[in-house]
Amino acid sequence: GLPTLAVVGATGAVGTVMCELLTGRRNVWGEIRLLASERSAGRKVRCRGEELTVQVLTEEALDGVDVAMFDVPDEVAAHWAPIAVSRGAIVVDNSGAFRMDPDVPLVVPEINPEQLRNRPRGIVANANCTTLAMIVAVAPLHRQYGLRELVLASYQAVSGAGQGGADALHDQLAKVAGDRLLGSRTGDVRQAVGDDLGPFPAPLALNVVPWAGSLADGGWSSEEMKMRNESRKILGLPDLKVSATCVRVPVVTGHSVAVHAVFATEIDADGARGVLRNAPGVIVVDDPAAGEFPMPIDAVGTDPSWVGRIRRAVDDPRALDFFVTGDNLRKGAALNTAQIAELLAKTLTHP
Ligand code: 2RA
Repeated sequence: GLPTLAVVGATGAVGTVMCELLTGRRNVWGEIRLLASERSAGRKVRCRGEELTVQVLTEEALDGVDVAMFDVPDEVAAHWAPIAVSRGAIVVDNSGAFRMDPDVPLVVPEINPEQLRNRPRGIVANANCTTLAMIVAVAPLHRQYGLRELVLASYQAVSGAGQGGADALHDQLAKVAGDRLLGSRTGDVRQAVGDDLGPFPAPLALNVVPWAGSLADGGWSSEEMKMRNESRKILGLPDLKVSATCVRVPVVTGHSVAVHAVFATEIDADGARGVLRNAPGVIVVDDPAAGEFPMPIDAVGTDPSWVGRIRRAVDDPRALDFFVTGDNLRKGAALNTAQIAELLAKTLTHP
C-alpha cells in the first residue's frame, strides 16, 4: 500500500499551508494523520478532500507512520523527532534543531537530492525559509560560474515568525490605520501600537526591524548565521564567505533577499538570466522598464523563487546583483518539506 504520512504541527502557520498543498499535489500517500498539541486536538481540518480530525501528538499516535513531517518549534522537534524515528518513521524536520548536525542531510530537492540517501539519524532537515528563497537561485549560478562570496540583505515577512507574527502585524495595522501623523515627527508609532508587539522586538507597522531570531556571537542574529551556515552546507562549500543582514518588514507572506554574489569567473547579466530561466524552481521576472520585479504580493501562494533586478556589479565583473522573493510558507517551508517527503515516499511504497 501507499505510505502513511504524519503532519506534526498541523494547525500552525506552516502546517495549515501543508494541508492546502497536499490537497493540490499528486497523491503519493495512504493515510494522512494530523498531529498537534493538546490545545489544537479535536480540530477538523480539510486535507486532500477529506475532513481529518487533529490528534494529540503522543508516542502511540506515531505508530505505523512511514514519514513524519515536523512543523513545530525547535525544542518540540528536538524532543519528538527522535521518538518518531524510534517508532519507525523517517522524519522531515522543518525546525532549526537538526540542520547543522553532520549526520542529518539538509536537502533542497532542486539542488542536492542525492543527499537524501545518507541519513544516519533517520532525520532529514529542511532549510530555513530565508535561505531557501535565495539558494534555489544561487545554486544554478554557482554551478555555472563558481561561487566565491555572498553578501545578503533579507526583507522577511512576519508569517516567518508563525501565525502569531501575522496576527501581530494585522493588529498593529488596524491600530495605525487612518492616522496621517503617524511616522512623522509628531506621530509616535510606538505609542499607537502599544505593547502588542507579538513575537517581534519593535513595531512592524510603518516600520522595518533589522532583527530576526536570537542573539548569536559577535552581534550577529541567529537568522543571519543560518543563512551563512545553511548556504555552506547545501552548496557543499564549507569555506564560502557569507555576510547577511536580516530585516523584518511589514509583509504578511513572502521573504525577499537582495543578493550580491561574487563568482570565480566574469559574469554577464544575460548569461545569468539564461541560467536562471532554465533552473528548476526559479521564475525570472525582470523587466524594470515595464514595472516587472519579483515581489511578495505576486509570489505569495506560488511555488517558485521569483528572481529579477539581475545586473552585473558596476565595479566588479565577477559579481552579480539580483533580488529574489519566495513564499516563506511554501518553498520556504511546506513545499520543500513535501518535495522531500515525496522523494522518500517513492522509496517506501510497498508492492
Ligand atoms: C523567520 N526564518 O522568518 C525564520 C523562521 N521561520 O522568522
